Amino acid sequence: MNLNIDVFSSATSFSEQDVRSKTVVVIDVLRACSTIQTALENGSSGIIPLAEKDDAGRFTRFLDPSGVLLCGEKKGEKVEGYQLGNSPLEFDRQTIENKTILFKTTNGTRAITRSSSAREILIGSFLNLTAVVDALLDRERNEVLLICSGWNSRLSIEDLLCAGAIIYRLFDAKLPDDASDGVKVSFGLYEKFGDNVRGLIESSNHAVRLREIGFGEDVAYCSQIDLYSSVPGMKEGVISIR
Ligand code: 3SL
Repeated sequence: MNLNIDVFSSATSFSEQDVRSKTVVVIDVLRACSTIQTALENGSSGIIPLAEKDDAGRFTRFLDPSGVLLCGEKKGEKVEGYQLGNSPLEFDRQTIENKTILFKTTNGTRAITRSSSAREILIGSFLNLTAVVDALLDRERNEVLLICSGWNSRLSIEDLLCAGAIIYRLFDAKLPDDASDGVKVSFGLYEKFGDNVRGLIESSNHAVRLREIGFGEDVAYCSQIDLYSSVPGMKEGVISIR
């Protein structure tokens, strides 16, 4: 296969130059990318990822307030004054259908906004694993970067596992000869734990943190494979289903 792929392990581990002109898949299993996927599946009209909390004002000026929800987290909890936090279970159809979501999270939306010089930005998680793989197979000649959002500049094992699952499927379970270290590590992780995705995610540092603040159900939800078959993508600053 003529596909050049590499993996970055946190939202701050890459530069604008690294992503320039590439196809980027931003991965944040717990929870931003799983939440974005869920919101769009439940009828949100689009998600505007924010790099900084203060960026919300730039957009609210131009949007009808009745059609906008300000959502996101700090330390996993809903930010004071926001309508919703970052639990995918909050983003049900009744709440978010036809709403534009201004979304600020600590690592996931940071990884997305820092990728803005990419040729194309796709959103990946276990919820849409096969759809992401199929979308990348359509772009065989591309250079692809899998950007794991991680947590506060640290690696998150659930994101690396998802990157490994994508690579494992793209290359028919055979490690490419010219694999980078990031590809080798994520592929190897999935090779070892791919038959127990839920178990590995449940034991991750971030799952422990989320359970401590009462979001254990989110961890189970985000561990589901292929609940959805679409791939959200970003165009002109707005994420929607392609
Ligand atoms: O950092 C993020 O983008 C969040 O997904 C983290 S949390 O799951 O809301 O804690």
